[in-house]
Amino acid sequence: MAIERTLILCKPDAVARGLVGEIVARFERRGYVIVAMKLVVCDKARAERHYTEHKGKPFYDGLVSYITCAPSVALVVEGAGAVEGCRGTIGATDPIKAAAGSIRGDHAQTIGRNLVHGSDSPDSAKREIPIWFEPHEMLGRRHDLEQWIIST
Ligand code: IDP
Ligand code: MG
Repeated sequence: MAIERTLILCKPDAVARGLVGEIVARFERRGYVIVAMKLVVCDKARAERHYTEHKGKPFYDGLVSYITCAPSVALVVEGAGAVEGCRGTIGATDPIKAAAGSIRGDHAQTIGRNLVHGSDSPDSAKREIPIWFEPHEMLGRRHDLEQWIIST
């Protein structure tokens, strides 16, 4: 299984509800490692870049207003199959359909306030990570070092 990186956002509702620790802990407990993390107020230009695939959809303007209204916590998470694995930990887009035990299934009610973003494919991750992080803000590959630290 390839070691991948994925972009995770604890969106403004997660920060406002004090759920950042809970959310980050889910990824950590699964064994993924954090290679970048920061609190950031997303501006309109970044929001439009990040959500470009949704431009023109009925919820797009509300989505951009919401993601820019208050701070988010952005992370890059690394691990084996991290893109798909993190999507599983996050749960389905609509919290009503999200499995119990997933972040959205346990903590969210509505699709417009679903707490977390996670890249949906390795290509999406490669596109999204540079929207949120400069190369110098990210650590180099950590997976091997983490394995050595915890297993020696
Ligand atoms: P994802 O976050 O699970 O990848 P996407 O389909 O990429 O879901 O949608 C991006 C975000 O847009 C969702 O997380 C959600 O916040 C919002 N969104 C998607 N569909 C709707 C909708 O029908 N109504 C309101 N907001 C929506
Ligand atoms: Mg998406």
